[in-house]
Amino acid sequence: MSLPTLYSFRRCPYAMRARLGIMLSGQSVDLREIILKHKPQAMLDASPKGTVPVLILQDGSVVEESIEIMCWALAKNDPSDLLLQRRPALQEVAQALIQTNDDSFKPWLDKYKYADRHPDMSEQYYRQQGESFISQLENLLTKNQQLLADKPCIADYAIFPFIRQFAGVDKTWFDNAAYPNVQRWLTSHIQSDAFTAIMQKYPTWLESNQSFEFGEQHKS
Ligand SMILES: N[C@@H](CCC(=O)N[C@@H](CS)C(=O)NCC(=O)O)C(=O)O
Repeated sequence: MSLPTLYSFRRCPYAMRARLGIMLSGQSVDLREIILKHKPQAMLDASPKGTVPVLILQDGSVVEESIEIMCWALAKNDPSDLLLQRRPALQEVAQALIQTNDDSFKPWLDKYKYADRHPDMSEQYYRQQGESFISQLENLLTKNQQLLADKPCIADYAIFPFIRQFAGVDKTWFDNAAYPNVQRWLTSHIQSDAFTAIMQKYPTWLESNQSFEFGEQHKS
């Protein structure tokens, strides 16, 4: 039977969280690597809003939000309870954190990354705005190994790809900043087998005319 199709872009943090959800739930998809400057028409036909990730299921339905792709995969199989079904009191907290990441932190991250394109304020100003979320994470990670408990949940996997980008803007600053728990948490996720597996490089679909089976069984 054919697999669902995932349009993905390796370096996009939203696509990373979708691939993590797929990988950690043991699902398989046909991965089509794209570049944002040259989006395949087939992807735009399925999802005119033109962002990655996009998942097209075998019945033709389209899942075009990264969190929904994570939830689609984990609803099928969630051995580590990343969706917090066995810890329902934490579900709302996880959802709120992801929302803060996506709605408040991400716009500051973009300005911090591309401060030269936003000359009204300094790079340092944009970084400070982003730091209020980093401080919130630091507080949580002082209490637990992961954001909401000692085991990771959907919030950890949905958020760390964005913190990785934040850390990468000025690595020396981040490595010396007063966020030891965020540094520890981020390093452990970046060094994990799951992250290594989802960051494998693929030729782009348009150039190679090839999609690649992607999923748990391909974990190295
Ligand atoms: N809310 C969307 C956001 C996805 C998104 O913005 N992805 C970026 C790449 S990181 C994108 O595709 N941007 C379109 C473009 O740059 O043309 C989701 O969660 O999936």
